[in-house]
Amino acid sequence: MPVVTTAKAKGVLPESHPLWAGVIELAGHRFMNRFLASADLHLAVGFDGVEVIGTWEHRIPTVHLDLVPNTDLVYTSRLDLVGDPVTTLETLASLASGSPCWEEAELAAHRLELRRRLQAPTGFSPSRAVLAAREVVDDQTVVVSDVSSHKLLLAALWRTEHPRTFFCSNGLGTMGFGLPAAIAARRLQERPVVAFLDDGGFAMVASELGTAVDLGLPVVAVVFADGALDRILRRQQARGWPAIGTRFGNPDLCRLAEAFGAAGFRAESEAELGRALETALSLAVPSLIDVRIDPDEYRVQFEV
Ligand SMILES: Cc1ncc(C[n+]2csc(CCOP(=O)(O)OP(=O)(O)O)c2C)c(N)n1
Repeated sequence: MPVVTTAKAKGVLPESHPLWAGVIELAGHRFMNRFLASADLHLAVGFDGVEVIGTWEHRIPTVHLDLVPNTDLVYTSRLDLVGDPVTTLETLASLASGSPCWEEAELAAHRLELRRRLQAPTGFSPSRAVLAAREVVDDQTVVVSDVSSHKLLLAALWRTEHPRTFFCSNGLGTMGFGLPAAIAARRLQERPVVAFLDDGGFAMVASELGTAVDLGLPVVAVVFADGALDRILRRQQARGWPAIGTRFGNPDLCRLAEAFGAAGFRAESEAELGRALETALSLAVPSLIDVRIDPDEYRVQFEV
């Protein structure tokens, strides 16, 4: 069976697996929902309704597999299999017969199409930044995403290969989560940690860079600087409202990082981001990369 995850579950199946079929997020949600609608059965494994975007419209027979029954009723289940989902899945797999309905080539085409739809041809777009960063980050690196437009793209496009290597705050979606979560992750594990933030979310917790310096934790903060609370700005624009309180000027983020005792880099292209990230990951001090993205591409997230 093809496997679709939520953002929080990224990594339960390696995203290079031929049966991996994408992430349900706001970015590409129409495309992904059409894909889900083409199934004749959904197995909802540990699926937390808090991650559902909008209303769950599917009326396809659904089996709920979790430690607790489906009492949230965000989605309807025909059958609740309550218990350890791994054991339940293994039992179901041992009972399954027949051959798969999905061809691997069909799923590969589906993944390609999703990727194509998420990328609009703008300059140094967020998706280009995400994909360029992925080139220089290894599969064991822990990636944390703050909340906002960049999280939607990161969830959809970042290739996560192992469980617990991708963290985000879905559901409540609290801005400001990214940097403290990255510091916590680095405290707990001896492995590289990269946090993706946007300038609004970073501004809320900028002083935590000082915490990372004080604790000697070399986290890397990649800040997508677009000078706006872009997500809110776009909603204002979509409703024909004036842009109130959603555009702002940034301080010099590199100098801000340096003032805290961290290293600061600026990236205005994929190549610069790749180089900055490689250097940042080799340092013993925390770093910040001020990434000057063109946010125009974020509009596609509402369209596909
Ligand atoms: C603590 C908190 N306050 C407000 C919000 C509502 N909110 C969601 S996205 C957003 C804008 C985020 O701006 P920024 O971090 O600059 O990211 P961008 O939208 O530009 O990608 C706001 C205010 C929130 N999710 N969390």
